[in-house]
Amino acid sequence: MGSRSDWETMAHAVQVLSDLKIPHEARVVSAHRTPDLLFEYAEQAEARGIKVIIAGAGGAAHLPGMCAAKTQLPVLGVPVQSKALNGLDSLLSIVQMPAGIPVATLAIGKAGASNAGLLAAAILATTDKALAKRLAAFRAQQTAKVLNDEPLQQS
Ligand code: RP5
Repeated sequence: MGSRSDWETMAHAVQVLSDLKIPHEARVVSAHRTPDLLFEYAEQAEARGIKVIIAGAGGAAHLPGMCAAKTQLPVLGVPVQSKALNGLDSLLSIVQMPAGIPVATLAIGKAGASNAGLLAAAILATTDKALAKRLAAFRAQQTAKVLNDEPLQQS
């Protein structure tokens, strides 16, 4: 993520990864404040065994796009809800990549962070049968929870 201030949002991605027992790391790497670290991190990620990068940032959110420019790994971008523009700035900065370097962009904020974790899991599950089972179990549990909920109103 681009800043420690993004943690409140990005913790939701980490929670999903933890729940699904996916090894992960959470780092602050800023496109603007630590550009050299960003290049180093993205360039070395694949060799370090990383398979998917979730990049969350807010405002003029260059982190996911620049990260994707420096690695062939799939990059999932999470637009953090900014104070000034409610995350619309983050969303447009991340989603409008020119053709050639893709960033898979999720929803603004916590839902996007959770779904980034689930999308990373889905990508990894294509080559990991045990993870595919855990992901299927999570989805089945989520479905059952809705189906088994008490009606909100009955007359
Ligand atoms: C972005 O600037 C970060 O991703 C964060 O969302 C935003 C604000 O950062 P702070 O000023 O709170 O560190 O680079």
